[in-house]
Amino acid sequence: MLDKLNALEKDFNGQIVNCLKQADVLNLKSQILGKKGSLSEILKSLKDATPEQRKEIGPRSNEIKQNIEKSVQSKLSEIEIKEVNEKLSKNKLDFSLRDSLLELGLRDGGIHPVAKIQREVEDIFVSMGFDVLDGPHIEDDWHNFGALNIPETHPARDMQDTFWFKDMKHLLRTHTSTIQVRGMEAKKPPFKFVGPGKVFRCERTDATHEMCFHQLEGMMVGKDITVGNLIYFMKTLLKEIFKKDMEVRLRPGFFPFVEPGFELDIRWKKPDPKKGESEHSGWLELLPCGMVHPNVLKAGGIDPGEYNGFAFGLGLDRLVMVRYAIEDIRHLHSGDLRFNKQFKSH
Ligand code: FA5
Repeated sequence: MLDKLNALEKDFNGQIVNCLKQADVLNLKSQILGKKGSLSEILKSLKDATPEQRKEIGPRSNEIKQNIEKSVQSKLSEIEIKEVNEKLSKNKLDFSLRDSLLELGLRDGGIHPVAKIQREVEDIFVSMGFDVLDGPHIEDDWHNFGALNIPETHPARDMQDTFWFKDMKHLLRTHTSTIQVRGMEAKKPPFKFVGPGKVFRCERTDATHEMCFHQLEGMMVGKDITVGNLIYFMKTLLKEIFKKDMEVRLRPGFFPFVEPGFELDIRWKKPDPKKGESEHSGWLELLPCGMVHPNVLKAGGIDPGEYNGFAFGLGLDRLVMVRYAIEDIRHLHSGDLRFNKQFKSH
């Protein structure tokens, strides 16, 4: 019996290397390990074996069973990888190409409106000579608060409800102003850059507030920069995005990292989902900005006696709301197909 078992294993090993399809592998497995398979057939005569023979045959047949199962698994994944590679090299799929996806009958999709507007805003600033920087979502206290002139005991920390990690040293960034700090660390003035990305706040959500939303930070540092420069760039941005002069208002705003600080609001016709554009219009807080506080420049290793600059933090989701007349910010990441449908072709 032992000889028969060894021969069975040898035979299996010889056959599995020649299997080209997953179905062949599964057939071979059932021919051997199935209820009426050859291993069961051999084990049927176990009843005639002596106790000594059984002691040998039992563990050996278990060992063979395990070896076969292992070989079957690895052969199945080997074939799967080969098949996927063959398909990829045949179709030469480029998933960024919408038409090739459609040709394959895959579902049509579209770029998310926040991603689209982010790319547009980046392009506008790149065309004006700005760089585009990135920063991590998980930050430390220094980059989110300390370097931005918000020391530990400063009440301004309460303006942004923060998701802290258990160590109470790290947090999910509450704003993209962290990228100001990272930009100053990486660059020597004069410089100008924007930094887009997700930010996180432990907020109660409503029609204009999400817990995870998107901002685009901007910073320009050089010699003799003025509020006039700041307003010029903000107006150019809005004109390019909306393709018309938008009604905006600038009012004083407090942020510890700018002095003076402003809130730039945009006139917004809050849409009524039933009647289309509503007559009711109001101001939507969109773009806080200001002249960089000297303490922030110092924290970034820049001499405020020599250089100054401006910074702003644009709310990208709110910009999307105004552009596409969306009445509730919570639609944007709801995954509701009825809402998503309107952006298929964007
Ligand atoms: C800030 O986050 C500052 N870091 C912005 C700044 C940068 C000021 C540089 C000065 C200089 P604020 O908390 O107001 O500020 O958020 C900025 C913008 O993000 C808001 O105007 C709004 O458009 C958007 N925003 C804020 N909270 C939410 C929210 N919960 N959901 C959606 N958008 C929000």
